[in-house]
Amino acid sequence: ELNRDKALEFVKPYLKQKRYEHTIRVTDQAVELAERFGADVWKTEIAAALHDYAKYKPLDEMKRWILEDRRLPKDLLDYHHELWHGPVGALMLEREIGLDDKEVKSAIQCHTTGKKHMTVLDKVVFLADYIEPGRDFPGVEVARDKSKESLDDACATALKNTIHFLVDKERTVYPDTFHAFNDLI
Ligand code: DGI
Ligand code: FE
Ligand code: FE
Ligand code: FE
Repeated sequence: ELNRDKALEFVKPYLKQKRYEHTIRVTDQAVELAERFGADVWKTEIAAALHDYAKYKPLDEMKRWILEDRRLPKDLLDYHHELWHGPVGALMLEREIGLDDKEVKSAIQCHTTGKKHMTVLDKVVFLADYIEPGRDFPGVEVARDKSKESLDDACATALKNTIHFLVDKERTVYPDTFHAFNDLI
């Protein structure tokens, strides 16, 4: 049976050292949030440990996976390639680990952008990725403070900061990011 340590061992060779250390911090942060807000701790550990699984997959390979899987939205390819590793990571979970868990897949799939109607597990992984202690985004401290009280408020802050950041840099914003924000406000 897969567990936190096996998932981390599994993902380690796919990641650079810094990214692996981020992954451990996200996993610990996500478990803390899961205990606070009532997500399944086992699913949280697996999803968090594997959330950046596809981060270093070659772009042409990710593109092919997105084109060939009928479930993944093709419009991802019209947006920044940074958005591809979540959806492709969810497919890798199924194909390379053989774990076909809808909720874990969803949390990995939407960890970068969020989406409409996120589950508690989706939000826990999304927020842990944003507030883990190694992050120093402008405004991250506000999201950290809110995460003590409200999962939704903290996620809304993370989304607001990300939208601000992207708009300020004149970068496109994937519609799911707005859907996630609208849903929590
Ligand atoms: O994989 P990580 O670095 O741990 O974190 P992540 O998966 O949340 O990716 C964060 C990056 O994705 C960050 O550079 C901002 C970017 N990003 C997030 N949402 C959007 C986005 N980039 C664009 N262009 N559009 C988005 O909607
Ligand atoms: Fe990521
Ligand atoms: Fe993120
Ligand atoms: Fe991450």
